Amino acid sequence: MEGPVPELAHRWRLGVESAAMTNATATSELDAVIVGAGFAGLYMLHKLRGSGLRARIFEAGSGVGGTWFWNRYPGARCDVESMEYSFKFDDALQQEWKWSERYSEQPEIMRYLNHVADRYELRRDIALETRVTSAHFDEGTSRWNVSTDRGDRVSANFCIMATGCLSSTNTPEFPGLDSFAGRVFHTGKWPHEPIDFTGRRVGIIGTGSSAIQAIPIIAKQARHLFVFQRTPNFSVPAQNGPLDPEVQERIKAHYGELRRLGSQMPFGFDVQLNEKSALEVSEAEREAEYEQRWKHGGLPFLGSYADLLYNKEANETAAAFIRRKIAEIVKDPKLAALLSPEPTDVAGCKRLCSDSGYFETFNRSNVTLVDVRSAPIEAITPTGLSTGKETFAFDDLILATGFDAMTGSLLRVDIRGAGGATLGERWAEGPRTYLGLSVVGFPNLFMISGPGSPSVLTNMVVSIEQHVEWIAECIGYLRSKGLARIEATLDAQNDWVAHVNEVADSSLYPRCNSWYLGANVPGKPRVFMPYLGFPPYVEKCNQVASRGYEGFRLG
Ligand code: NA7
Repeated sequence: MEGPVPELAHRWRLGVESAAMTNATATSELDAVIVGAGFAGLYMLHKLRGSGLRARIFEAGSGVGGTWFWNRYPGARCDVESMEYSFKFDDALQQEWKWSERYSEQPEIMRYLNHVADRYELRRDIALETRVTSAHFDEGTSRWNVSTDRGDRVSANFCIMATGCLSSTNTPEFPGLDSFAGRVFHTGKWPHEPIDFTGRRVGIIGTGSSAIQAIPIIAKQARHLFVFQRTPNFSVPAQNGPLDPEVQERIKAHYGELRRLGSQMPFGFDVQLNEKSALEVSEAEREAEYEQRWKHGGLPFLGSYADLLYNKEANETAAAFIRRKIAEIVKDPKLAALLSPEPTDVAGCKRLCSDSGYFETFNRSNVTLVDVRSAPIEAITPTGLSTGKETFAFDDLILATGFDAMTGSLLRVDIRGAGGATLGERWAEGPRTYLGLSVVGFPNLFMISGPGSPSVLTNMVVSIEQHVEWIAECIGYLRSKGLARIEATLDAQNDWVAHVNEVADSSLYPRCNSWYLGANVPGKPRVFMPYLGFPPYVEKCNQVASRGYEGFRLG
């Protein structure tokens, strides 16, 4: 399925074992521990090494890739264009790598990340199949004591969480789930071996981005596909296709310009943002704009007008357009209505989905849409699922039920800061950070794309690069001054949290039950986690650094 990847896996595992064996002895004293080997961890390791630091990555998976290592469900694909969803830190790398599609599929992103790991010889400092279980700060030495499930004990000046925003899966507590006799898959933890649904009856719960990508492909294979939908979603066609080599070369000739343009955009990539309001133009002009964006495809649809995510009336013009498209595509009007978000729903409030034939799939005779909002799932049974109204029989169950986003992977590690308080205790009412990089009471701990930073509202790679470079510079600054410790001040953190909320409240984002708010996980505190606006965020981070790390206590 992934060309060179499986064949290399054996070698890596061998590498892992030798690495794990040496961890407890030779490498027990490090400058930095990095948790996670996705985009963030890989670049962090490269960057710190470049500054002469001894750093090591611990990664739970058996390969590099982070989120992309785990999310290998059929159709898994990035919703940011390949030419932008890639590193820019080394021009040689961006010039030599050739993307085959406009939006890369998961196997291609994995090949890219494996290439990055090889190209920069990162593997010798990556311990795979090794999960960090705890990280405790030692007040006396100002160092982090990090333990893994392989028995490693490492002491490091800095602990850097590169754990990803969408890495901890969310599995709702459906009664009877364990009793299901068939195969159960979660999109966010998909098996590595090919899964064949030919001739099988399949049930899929969820209609978020993952399901919307997987459903058209599984429907073509399965004997029958039952889609259990609680909330209909807004989706626009990705209009994916092969990337013309000539276009790719043209972009590469001016790559710097595209990268600069992307980083000046609120979402860190070129959404071709129109500065007009949707309400200041005629209906005909608006329709033409939406039609042209629909044909262009993908997330730039939301760039149609500047106020789509700020003004409900403006948003409704885009939402109504998408609803009309659904009604045109889906032949059965009842089904079309069921697949259409309500007029009260805000397009893009939950992340806008980008699909390849999603709504068309419901015209197939082997696909059944089941509304589990009007009749919720009561139980999973040995042979399928029952709602208040009906029972359904299927052989395989797919949970496309999303993630404990942004905080899940951080809180699954026993992180204890100065004084012994856990991160979970400090965040009992939701995450509080300074710049999404640092937390009061947790000196020398950095998060890459943590809550309170633009992260998931942006092209993740751009945000990751900005964080990695900021952290590396910060560590360099501390070392140049002979300082051992950096910690956010309470005032700076409080001000930042207030600012993140204020900016979010000026938009429509807090209006829906999205994972941005933690609303998808029962009991999770409802806090809008990402920071809206990449350029002002970068400006703030640069200002903080240029003022000698304003808002931090150094020691
Ligand atoms: P999402 O977007 O969180 O979608 C999860 C889906 O699962 C969504 O349709 C949920 O319905 C549904 N869900 C969750 N719990 C239940 C229960 N208990 N019953 C029925 N349905 C349920 O996750 P994805 O993996 O699709 O995408 C996450 C991100 O990955 C995406 O935004 C991209 O950035 C990449 P709900 O809407 O909550 O009613």
